[in-house]
Amino acid sequence: MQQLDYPAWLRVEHWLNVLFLTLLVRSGIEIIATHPKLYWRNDSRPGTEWARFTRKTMPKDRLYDTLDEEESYSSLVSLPGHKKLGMGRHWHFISVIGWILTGAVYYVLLFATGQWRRYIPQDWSLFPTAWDDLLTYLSFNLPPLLPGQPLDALQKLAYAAVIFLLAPFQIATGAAQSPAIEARFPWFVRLFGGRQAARSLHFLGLVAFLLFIPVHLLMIGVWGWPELNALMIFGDVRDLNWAIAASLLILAGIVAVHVAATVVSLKRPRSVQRALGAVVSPVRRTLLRPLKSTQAYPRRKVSVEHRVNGKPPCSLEYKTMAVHGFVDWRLEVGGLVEEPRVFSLADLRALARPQTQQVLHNCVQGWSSIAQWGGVPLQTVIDLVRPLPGARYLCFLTMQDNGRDEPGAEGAGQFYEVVDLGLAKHPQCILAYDMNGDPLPIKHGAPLRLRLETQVGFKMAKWIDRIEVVSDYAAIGAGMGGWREDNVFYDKDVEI
Ligand SMILES: Nc1nc2c(c(=O)[nH]1)N[C@H]1C(S)=C(S)[C@@H](COP(=O)(O)O)O[C@H]1N2
Ligand SMILES: [Mo]
Repeated sequence: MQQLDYPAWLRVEHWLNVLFLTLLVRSGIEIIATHPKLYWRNDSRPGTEWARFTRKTMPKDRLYDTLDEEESYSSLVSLPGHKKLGMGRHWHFISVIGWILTGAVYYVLLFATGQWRRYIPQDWSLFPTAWDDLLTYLSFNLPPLLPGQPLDALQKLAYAAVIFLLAPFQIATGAAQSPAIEARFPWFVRLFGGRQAARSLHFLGLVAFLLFIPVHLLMIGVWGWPELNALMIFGDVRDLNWAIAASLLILAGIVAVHVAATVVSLKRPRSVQRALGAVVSPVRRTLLRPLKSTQAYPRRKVSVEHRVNGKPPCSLEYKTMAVHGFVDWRLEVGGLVEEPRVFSLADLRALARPQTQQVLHNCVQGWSSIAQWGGVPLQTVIDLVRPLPGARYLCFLTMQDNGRDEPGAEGAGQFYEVVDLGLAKHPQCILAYDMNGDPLPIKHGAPLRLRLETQVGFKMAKWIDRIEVVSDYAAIGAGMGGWREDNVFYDKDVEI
């Protein structure tokens, strides 16, 4: 404690880190709850999970979708709890922005001020010493501190591992779960052994933090909580009692943030969606929107069993069309266009040679699968109808009515999704009518669905029958840019 004191910035950073890290943990658990299974392989094939946090078993004899697998956790462990993935995502992303900014400032100041010497080993002898320290702890004794330093060798290594390995590892494995990053840099995802391996490793990183925190607290208890606490509050040990009071106050403040975040998320999710979305969306769009999909998974990687989300339309009209191979189905493309058009399936097939792509599908819930999709580039269709000036968005309307087709879903009404007009120009943005070389199966969206490979799965509306070109989406549905946005509070732009 002699040479390296805790300067004010470090003390502030420490408590900010407690705030953001705990928010990340709870919101992360909310995200896991929506698909409480972990896999190593990209296809997330049912039954291949290496860990599961659910007792539900899925029926073998009828179609179930991944919404049926979702779990509802208590607000005590997850933020906000009770199957609120939309809210969990907003809190996770806002906290990660705060955490990364805190971390960046911390790194800069650590190296600018020489404080890094406390954590970065400068001598190989530290490793055998740390081993000795471990044995000393295991025999219920305290090892010696490093000469002139506030830590023993084992602690020094543990902090170095958390600050310089674990934290960046969590950021990297988190980024590897962004569809836009995966679509643009498939090699980055391969570094971790694939999308599901990255998700599993991200979870193991969470476990590492959850192990670190109690050990850290235990060590503080063992080495003298009042003094160490005072050092982390005032930077010196003069006012032990005031320091205890101050740290309890800070902790109470952090708990209050958690309680407030939980309560508003459960009671006023729309306000949280708008407020946090206003911060997260611009960051996400700036960093991830420029990424274009360049995926080409080899044929042998195509999933034997591609997972399903959403229940097919069960109207008589749809079923009749399906029986007739969708010859009666039509796609209307209209709205803010010079020349509204109507296409049959045969028209769409005749428009251009089918574009095929072998790509990784990322569901917002966390599972993935790989398939080959074939169809017509969306831009080809858009060019034919010639959008008028002022056209900014595409609204995909579907034949699915969630009140009717997805009983138990949170919300009713026609499933629709809005995407920015500019995304149509992205490579690998197609209206797909084929899957793995055959006509699109009903459960995957027959006769037509969107494929937009830099976005999360829920944007890729299935069972489409109309595309409306619009200047604004505030008047559509609840005005948030899609059925999922309206009903489960996701963001309209979902590159992660
Ligand atoms: N009409 C409609 N389209 C939809 C959905 C839905 O519920 N209804 N679910 C979306 C979600 S969340 C995902 S992950 C993908 C799943 O596509 P798949 O079933 O072909 O794997 O479809 C998307 N398109
Ligand atoms: Mo999804």
